[in-house]
Amino acid sequence: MSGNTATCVPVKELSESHGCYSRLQELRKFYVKEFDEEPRFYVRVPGRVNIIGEHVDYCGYPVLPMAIEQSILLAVGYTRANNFLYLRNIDVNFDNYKCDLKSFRIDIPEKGGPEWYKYFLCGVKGIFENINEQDQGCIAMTVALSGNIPHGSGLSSSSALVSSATLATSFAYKASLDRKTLASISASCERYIGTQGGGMDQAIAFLAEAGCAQFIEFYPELKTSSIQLPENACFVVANSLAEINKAASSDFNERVVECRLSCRIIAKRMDFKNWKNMLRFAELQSSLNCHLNELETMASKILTKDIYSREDVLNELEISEDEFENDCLTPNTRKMSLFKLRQRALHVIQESLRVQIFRSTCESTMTWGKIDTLSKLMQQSHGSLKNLYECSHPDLDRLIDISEEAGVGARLTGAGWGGCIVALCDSVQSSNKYIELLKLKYYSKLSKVQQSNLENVIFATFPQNGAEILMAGSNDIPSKI
Ligand code: NG1
Repeated sequence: MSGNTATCVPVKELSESHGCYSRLQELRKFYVKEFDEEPRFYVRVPGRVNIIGEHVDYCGYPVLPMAIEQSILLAVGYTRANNFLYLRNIDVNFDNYKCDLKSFRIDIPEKGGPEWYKYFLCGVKGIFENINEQDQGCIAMTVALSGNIPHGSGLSSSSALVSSATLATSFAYKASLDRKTLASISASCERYIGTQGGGMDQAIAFLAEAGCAQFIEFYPELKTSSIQLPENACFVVANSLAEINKAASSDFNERVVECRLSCRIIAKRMDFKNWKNMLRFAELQSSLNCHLNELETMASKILTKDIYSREDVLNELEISEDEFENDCLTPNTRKMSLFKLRQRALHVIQESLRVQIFRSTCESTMTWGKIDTLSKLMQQSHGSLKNLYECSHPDLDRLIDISEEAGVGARLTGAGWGGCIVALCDSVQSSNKYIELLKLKYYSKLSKVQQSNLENVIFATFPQNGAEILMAGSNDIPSKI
């Protein structure tokens, strides 16, 4: 695979004006202390906030995220000495790690979620699978990491880590891969951790552009379009501080399974011979050649039960228990016995309609009322995530209630079950007022929070650029990879 220069990750010289300069300096010092040499290059991969389009990417439908200021930074060195990978995290809570790059495995513990370095290994494995064996050669990599994306908060800290590993490995191995390819590899290889994500996080990590959100399509193929948000729009991210670890619970994969089952049942009822392979609503809709509204009516008519038992699903699909376990479930959803197919399908279809309206509102020439329309869509999105998709959390709902009382449209962002909300304010001044209000009505009531240290817990955010490689000094800098 080779990269098209127009679509490659930018390689820039590190300058003092870089937004992460002081963090990079601190990381450089740490790297030098740990490895007794200078890093050869740096990698920056941002986290993201999804403005609207939640839990639809793995159904093949578009999402609308933007990259945020918080990021994973890596300082990387490599030599042809041996095959070892040495990983260090500037945060002392994360253990050092070393492995042989020719023989590592990614085993997922049954409880507690994967160790931090396994996300890195996913990225290495992803690149190894996509470059020729002889190109893999023999490289020792020394990597130091600094991350400030809050963990388990729905801002994509895990995907930023996987994507940073993909990018660092491809650069060290001189594999010339364009941004879309890196995004696709990162999305597939993150599944080694056990979650069945849809690709949004990795796509925005590589394809984000400063100043705009991205409308990201997945079906029939990955495609992005920049969306200009209203000039006065100011997005605020507020962390409920209820932490989630997607890879340590089965909640996320259960939703993916329910969506795939709903899709298969509708496809079977509509007499598609290939219904067993119909896993994504976007594909089903395209085969049906219908509008989202028609698909919604169809889903309501076909998926009539509030709760489907395992037996109900087996009867609908006319398959055996064995086939069901092997073809329809994932290792951590094998024990599922109840399925809310109607509710999950309706959320996905209605949320996708909201994404379309959100986009057309942003692109419309209307001169007033844009923020109100967008805010309402965000409120509806949250209602649907809470009631139909059941992926909110009481603490997060409290943040939403306070926002609604103040007339601010807000919704959970990311996978949910805790984590952050994203809220839309109509000016920087009103975002400041809103932040003060949440501090008073939410954060001041939490004893676990240091009230003087909330800048990474609640903050206004503006769309940033996607991943980049940074070179210190002028040693042989290619302009792109
Ligand atoms: P986060 O918030 O990073 O856990 C997850 C999925 C996304 C998407 C959202 C819900 C992964 C890596 N990410 O995001 O693909 O499905 O949930 O919209 O699984």
